[in-house]
Amino acid sequence: MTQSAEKTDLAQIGVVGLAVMGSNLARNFARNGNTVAVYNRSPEKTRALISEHGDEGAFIASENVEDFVASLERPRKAIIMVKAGAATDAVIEQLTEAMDEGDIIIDGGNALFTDTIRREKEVAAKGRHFVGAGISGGEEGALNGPSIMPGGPAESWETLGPILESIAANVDGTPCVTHIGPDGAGHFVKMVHNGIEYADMQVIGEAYQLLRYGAGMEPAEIAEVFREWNAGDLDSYLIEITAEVLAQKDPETGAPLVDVIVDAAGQKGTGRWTAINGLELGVPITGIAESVFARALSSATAQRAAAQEGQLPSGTIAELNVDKAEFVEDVRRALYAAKLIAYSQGFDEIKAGSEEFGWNVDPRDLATIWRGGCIIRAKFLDRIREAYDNNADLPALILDPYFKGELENLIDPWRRVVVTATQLGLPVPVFASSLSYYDSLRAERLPAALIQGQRDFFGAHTFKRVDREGTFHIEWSGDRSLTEM
Ligand code: NBP
Repeated sequence: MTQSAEKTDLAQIGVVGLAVMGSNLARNFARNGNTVAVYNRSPEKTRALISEHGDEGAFIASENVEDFVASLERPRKAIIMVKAGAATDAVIEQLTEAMDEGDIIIDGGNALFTDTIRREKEVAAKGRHFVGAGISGGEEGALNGPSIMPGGPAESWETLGPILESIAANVDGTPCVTHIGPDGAGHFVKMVHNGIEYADMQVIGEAYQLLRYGAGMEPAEIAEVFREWNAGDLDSYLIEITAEVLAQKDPETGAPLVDVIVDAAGQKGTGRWTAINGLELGVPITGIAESVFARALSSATAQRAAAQEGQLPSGTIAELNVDKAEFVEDVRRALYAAKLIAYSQGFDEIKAGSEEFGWNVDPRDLATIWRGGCIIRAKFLDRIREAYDNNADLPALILDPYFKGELENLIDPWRRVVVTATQLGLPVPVFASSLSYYDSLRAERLPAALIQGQRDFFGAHTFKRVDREGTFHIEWSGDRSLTEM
């Protein structure tokens, strides 16, 4: 065990796993006055952290789990920042073994919330506390202030709260961390956060596609448009970095960087989990699901190559025949509308998950702690918080009076953009599907009545009537009389 800074007795917090996230988180704890115990399976990473950053605060470095655990003050608190999955299970087992009753193991990785529920049961059975904590903000956030979403037992939060508050992002004096709810609640909301992030990135991508290939604008010019947008309702981290990426030139060729990047988007799985969970809970999170599919389609290289060889007819493709400035403003509004739908759907999924698992998640907490540190941080979240402050039981975010008012201004441009994109032959999966979702919610009658009729025809699945209670069936293969079941 080595002390990197002035000798302090024991560490208030420990970090296991010192790749990019873990080492930055450990530095953040140390810079904020905490003594931090650090340990990594391969000692080289631990040594590198201490030699490069040991002067940033008080670290106690260990090269085995036993020393690491011995260097923590009680109740011991250790955050695991290793690769999600089997590695997390392995480290939990080692820590559980080495720790004592009442100690707290925190998993700060991107765990699937059902794994967190399982792990909490297993760890609790051995008398230790387990907290699954979603941490957003990437490596920069881990170092300078992430948004943290801890689940687990409320009593663990009593102990952990102050130390997590010391490193979280802070907006208007409020730290971007709070107890989300029991067991898997923290990782669940982090999952949906990432799903919303996928949709937010996709709608920004669709706006770029329209400006680039519809309005014929160059990346540098579009970067300026995004800079302007960032000064208004769309003010957000993702819009800000979009302007940076679009303005960037390739250091090798001098071409716009975006033109030399292969257009196949990667994913690590949290967006897919959000979509799968939405399907399981029966929540129409169309914006998030379409964003996951859009990434998958972008990576379907062989199919795309075959389709580009002229095998698929385009139909008649129009030229953009509206004023460019008006089109840019329409696209801004369509982007705002589709983003609003994605957030509304994401909050629906959180509400459904919270009810399904009995977590009692307060949407106001999320709108508060997502304002800083995390990837979807945006001015817009203040409005979401106000919406839930005014009515904690909003049936949907878009039904809040402020957002309804916004939609008055967005709906026509949004329709125009979807029509124009279709005429131009440009794909806008989230702009278009979100508009269909919106129109479905508004529709007085949906074709679901016809579907119920079909289901009754081939499977005697029965149907309800609009004019009286009960369950009914038509004798389709007989005299077509109505039977009340
Ligand atoms: P990685 O996800 O790349 O994991 C590398 C770390 O896991 C190393 O410290 C490695 O130790 C350790 N590890 C592995 Br792999 N197997 C292990 C085992 N069996 N026992 C002990 N340690 C093991 O690191 P990261 O990118 O820093 O991310 C850490 C966590 O944070 C992940 O769950 C990730 O999903 C999450 N996260 C990442 C980001 C981001 O922006 N990168 C953002 C938000 C959340 P070694 O050095 O000995 O191989």
